[in-house]
Order: sequence, then C-alpha cells, then structure tokens
Amino acid sequence: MDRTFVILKPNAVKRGLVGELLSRFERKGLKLVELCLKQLTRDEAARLYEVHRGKAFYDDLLNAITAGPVVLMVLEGRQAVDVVRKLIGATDPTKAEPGTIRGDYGLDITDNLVHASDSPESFQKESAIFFSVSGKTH
Ligand code: 3AN
Repeated sequence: MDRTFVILKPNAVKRGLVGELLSRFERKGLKLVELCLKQLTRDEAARLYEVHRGKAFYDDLLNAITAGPVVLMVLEGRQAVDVVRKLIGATDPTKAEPGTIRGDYGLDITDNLVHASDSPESFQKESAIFFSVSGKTH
C-alpha cells in the first residue's frame, strides 16, 4: 500500500488544529501508521529541507519549522502521496483552493500548516530522517 510522510507545522500545533487536520486525513480514508509530537532540531530541519538550501526563504523556513513542536506522521492509502498533496492544496495559502487545508486555515507561506512528501522518493528520504524501519522514532 502507498505511504506518505506528513508534518503538521508549529503554527498548526500552536493554533490547536491538530485534531481537525488529523480528522481530515482520517475521513478521507488514509490510515495512520506512525504518529508523534516532536521538537525538531536544526539538523533534522536542514535534512528535511535540503533541496531548498541557498534559496532566499531557506533561513525563514528553518526558523519556522523549529519554532515549536510539530506532529510527524506516516499515512497509508491508495496513491497516498498525490491524495494528500490534493488535500493540503497549493504551497501559497493565498492561492490554495477553498476546501483544501491551506485554502481553509491560513495565509502564511512559510508556516503553511502542513508539509507533505511530493513523491514516493521524497517519502522514503523524509520518513527515514524521523522513523526507523522498525517504526520506532529515533
Ligand atoms: P510544498 O510544501 O507545497 O511542497 P515546497 O516543497 O516547494 O512546497 O516548499 C517547501 C516549503 O518552503 C513550503 N511549505 C513553504 O513553507 C516554503 N516556501 C516555498 N516557497 C516559498 C516562497 N516563495 N516564500 C517563502 N516560503 C516558501
């Protein structure tokens, strides 16, 4: 079965949206296979956002994702990567369609509520930063 890796960003946790956002994924039929609350280290954040190193928004991105605890999860279901990308909506919340998470809950592009893998390869790479094969958190 297909899997994807999702992070509920610090702003989502701070605003008390964890239950609401989790329930959107569950109602869609995605199954939770990993779930944990964690304060990311600078090093973990740098590994997660390696592809963005050197971009103008890179430092802001690292500061935002380490600003407070996040919720990390692995979701399982048919075409999980694409399905979750559709549920969260466009990267810029001002452009995200109503009905998507980013379209419904926010305006900030840096702390845009949710991160989700954009390919099965990204899922493998990103989930390995936080979850070992046995499913235990590091
Ligand atoms: P997505 O999260 O939709 O996959 P990416 O992977 O292109 O988007 O970007 C990763 C993160 O970088 C986004 N979630 C957002 O927080 C931040 N980001 C992307 N583009 C910009 C931008 N133009 N200005 C500020 N932050 C950005």
